[in-house]
This record gives sequence, C-alpha cells and structure tokens, in this order.
Amino acid sequence: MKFEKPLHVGCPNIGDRAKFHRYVDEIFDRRWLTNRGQCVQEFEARLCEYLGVKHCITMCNATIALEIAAKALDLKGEVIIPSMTFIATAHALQMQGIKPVFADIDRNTYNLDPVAVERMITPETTGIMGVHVYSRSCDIERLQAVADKHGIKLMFDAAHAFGCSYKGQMIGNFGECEVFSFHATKFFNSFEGGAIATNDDELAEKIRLMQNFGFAGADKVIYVGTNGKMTEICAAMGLVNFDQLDKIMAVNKRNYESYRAAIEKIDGLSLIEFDEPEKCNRQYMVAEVGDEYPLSRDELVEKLHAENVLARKYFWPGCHNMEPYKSLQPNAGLLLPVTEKVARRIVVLPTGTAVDERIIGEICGLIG
Ligand code: T4K
Repeated sequence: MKFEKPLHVGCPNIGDRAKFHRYVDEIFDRRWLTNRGQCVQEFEARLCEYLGVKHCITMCNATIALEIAAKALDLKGEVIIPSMTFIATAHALQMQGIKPVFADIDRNTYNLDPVAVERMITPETTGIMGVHVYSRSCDIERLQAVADKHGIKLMFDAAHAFGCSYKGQMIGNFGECEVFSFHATKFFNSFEGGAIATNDDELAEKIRLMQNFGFAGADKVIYVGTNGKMTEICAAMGLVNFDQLDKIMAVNKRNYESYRAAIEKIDGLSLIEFDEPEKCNRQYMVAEVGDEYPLSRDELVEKLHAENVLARKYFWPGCHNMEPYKSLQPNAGLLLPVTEKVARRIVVLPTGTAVDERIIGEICGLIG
C-alpha cells in the first residue's frame, strides 16, 4: 500500500505553536531580532543547565560551529575524522585548508576506532574530531587517551547527540568542546541552529568573539571571526521545543521498540542497538541489511521509495567517496574496509512524532 503523503526521514518535530507565536510577538515588540537578544540568552542558559556544562554558545548552524571550533582550537595541518559521517564534518575542515584524514570505524558502534585513529597520526596531525554517529557516543576515554599520548586536541561533532549521555554525563562535556546541530531534521530543532558546548572559559570567550566577527566592543576587533550568530526566532523555536524534549525522546523510544519487534523477525535485517542505561535521543532509526535479506540495500530503498517511504542511506558512500576528497585522496578507501562495508548496508527509516505504531507496522509490512 502506497502512503498518500511522503514519509520523510527528518520530518521536523514541532512544539507548542501558540507559545511560539507569543515569542514572535515579544520579539517584534522588542525590535531585537538577532545579536544575542533575550531569547538567545534564555536558550543558552537552558542549554547549560540541561547539559551541566559551563558554556553553550548558540550558533546559526552546526557546520559554521564546527568551523569556528576548529579555528578557535587552532587546528591545522591534518585532523582525523571518520568518513562515515555527514559531509559537513569534512567540509568544515577543508574550508579552512585543513586536511581531513579519514580513519576507520568500529564494526559495532560505527564510531571512530581508536586503534585506527592512532594509525593515521602523522607529524602533521593536530587533532581528532570524533563524531557521535546516530547518537551513540564515541569511545571517548580511549580517544582522549590517544589524543593525550600524542599531544593533539580532541573535539566532537555531536550533531546527532543532543540529549545523550556517556557514562552518565551529558554529551557536551567531553573533549575540548562539542558541537550540536539543531537543524530542522534533528529531533530537537531551532529551524536552523547549533551550539558549541565547553567547560573551558578561555575557549568559550574565543568562540564568542569569533562568532561575532571578532568584535570585543564597539569598533574594536581583536581576532579573526565570522558571523555565526543564532537569530532570536531560532532561539524562540529552541525554547518552545525544549518543553517537549522528554516527550520526543519517549516517542522515539516507543518507535524504536515498535520497529524492533517487527524487524527482529525478519531474516537478514537488524536495528542498531543502544546502551540502555545511557540517555539517548534515538533520532535515527538505522537498520543494517545483511546478506541473508532477499533484497540488496539499494533494492530495499527503491521499494520503499515507490511506496512513499523516503528512507535514506546515511552516510553512503562515505565522505572519502565524495568530492573533493575522492580526487584529493583517491586511495583513502583502502584503509577504510569497515566504513565501506557498513555504508553499503545501512538504511535509515522514518521516526519522530510524524510516525506512530500503525505507520511503523505498515512500513515493516513492506520490508518483511
Ligand atoms: N555533522 C553531522 C554528523 C551531521 O549529521 C550534520 C547534519 C552536520 C554536522 C551539520 O549540521 P547543520 O549545519 O545542518 O546544522 C540532512 C540535514 O540537513 C543535516 O542537518 C543532517 N546532518 C543530515 C544528516 O541530514 P540532507 O541533505 O540529507 O537532507 P535535507 O536537509 O534535505 O532533509 C532530509 C529530509 O527531511 C528530506 O527528505 C525532507 C525532510 N525535511 C527536511 C526539512 C529541512 C522535512 O520534512 N522538513 C524540513 O523542514 O541533510
């Protein structure tokens, strides 16, 4: 049965509309639309409290936030990242002349394998940018140990991991800093948006300066910077969505259980698993298509699309197989066997408040 309307991966979760409209009226009344207004300040205070972190600087999006973070940390030369990530992770480095060096991932968690990371370190390496892919945290302790051993910096692209914890502590507290995305397609959105969380006062100050062209007062620029500011309207959306954070996480957990009950009965298909005691947003419903499944991953995606279920292949084919990296580093794939294997098998299914048990049942009926 074809769904009447397309079911997107990344259909936004939207909070209390009346409350949002009240915020908009207040913003218009104040005639203060951007540049660290009241909504941005309130949003940042709430983020800090929720994450238990000293600083959380909101940004226009996570891509610019990654660029600012890398620059503020003085990363240069080579920085190690996974290829199994959204292209923004690599581009944020390449845009400022830093070479992203792709290290392979762990077969079970799809996150950077600390052993593979250490193998990629050269005299040019200045840092590691771990990515908590699909909201499962990296092996933070082991990555930190590698960084410390080699005297390089560790930061995280935590675009997927807002609301998640590692060993009981909220993501946002690890490495030199961590970068969140609040893009419309994330389970918690501010239309567009992001934030950099850190417990380092000096780094936070530098990031605040760089986000606002390097201004340290009227007519006084003391640092190179860009425009990374979040608007008031985006912060208002973030504040409204904060009120339903627990609800969305509960919906995603319920969806996960519904998918799991159906998918575990299907030969050759498996859902990724989460570390139960940890907090997790479960915002991506990720399944792996194995050899025993009657269709290839691509055939399954095609079949679902024909029924208006717009499943995705995140993060196929891997950053190293996209330009400019494919041309600049044509042999990178030779050292990425796990990435290449996993990227060929992944399918991401719709979740969030746009789907329910009945819809999931129908989707699984198409798959099974
Ligand atoms: N690091 C990582 C690890 C990331 O995954 C991302 C972004 C970033 C960094 C950078 O964060 P931001 O700079 O974006 O804050 C989407 C998102 O745009 C992107 O934010 C996300 N990761 C990535 C995994 O997915 P696309 O190009 O695949 O799809 P897009 O944005 O066209 O939308 C996906 C689906 O959602 C579409 O089928 C339609 C649906 N959709 C989309 C929007 C915007 C809606 O239903 N409503 C909407 O408003 O990148």
